[in-house]
Amino acid sequence: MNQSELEHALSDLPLGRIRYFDTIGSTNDLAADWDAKDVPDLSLVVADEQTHGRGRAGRKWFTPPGSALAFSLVLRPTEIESTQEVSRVTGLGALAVCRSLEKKYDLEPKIKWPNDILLANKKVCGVLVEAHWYGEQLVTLIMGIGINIAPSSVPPDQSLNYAASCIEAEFGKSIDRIALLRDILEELVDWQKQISSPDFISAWESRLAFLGQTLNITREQQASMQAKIIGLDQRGRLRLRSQSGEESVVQAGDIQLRPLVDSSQNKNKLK
Ligand code: BT5
Repeated sequence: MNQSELEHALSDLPLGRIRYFDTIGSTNDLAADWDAKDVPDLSLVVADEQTHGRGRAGRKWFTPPGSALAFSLVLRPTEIESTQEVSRVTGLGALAVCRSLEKKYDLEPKIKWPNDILLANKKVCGVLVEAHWYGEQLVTLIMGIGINIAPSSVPPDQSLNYAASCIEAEFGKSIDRIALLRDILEELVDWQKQISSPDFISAWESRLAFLGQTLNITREQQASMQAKIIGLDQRGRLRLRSQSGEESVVQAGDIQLRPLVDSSQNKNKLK
């Protein structure tokens, strides 16, 4: 992967600037720096390796060289006018990755709400959306996506909070990273136009992992509970039903969803 290969492969997409790095701390950080410099909507930062890739709540994201996709997009919220819509942007990233994996690779990805993509119940991708405000006004969203492509991108078990895999292991053949990136960006641009529509929510909801299943749910500073996942509401919040039949919704926050019985045969990896 290099700058000119990327520019060539993405030339027909309506992107802003494109920057490639062999190695970088975090693509989200560079995109945020760019943001301050007023780069256009849909500017893209791609790195082969991240030395300080991050997940939510300060967790680490592992991106060793030559084996993964790590990229960030600068999104200027035009359609996304309210904070209500912001939570959908994580869904937008997840949906774009799912659609790409379904269409060309015949895989069946699932979205572990709010931001993980699973194949065969193992995490292959994470989405991290960071909002930048100017006073009360939302100025930019940085959408970072990390995808494990080759086996060497999968972190060692002891560093994981959920079993992980990579696309090549599940697909059974090698994957062209740039072609996959192109497909994802194309889906993203298409679905972004529909982000306020019920169709977008339906497409996202139909790919939810554990839909209709009762799970152990742990939320920040709250005791864990068992509840059934019953879908998404129109704001993209997760709808739950407790064992006593009470319904509630969860905003994107730090939440952990865990099957009661793990069927992935990776139970030891689920911490
Ligand atoms: C995420 O956070 O899953 C969001 C990851 C976003 C990464 C992208 S890469 C491009 C952009 N630049 C960045 O710096 N970040 C974004 P979270 O749900 O908090 O999951 C983090 C947890 O996933 C860690 O604590 C590990 O347990 C696990 N993990 C770390 N690296 C992994 C990997 N490569 N594959 C699977 N799991 C991983």
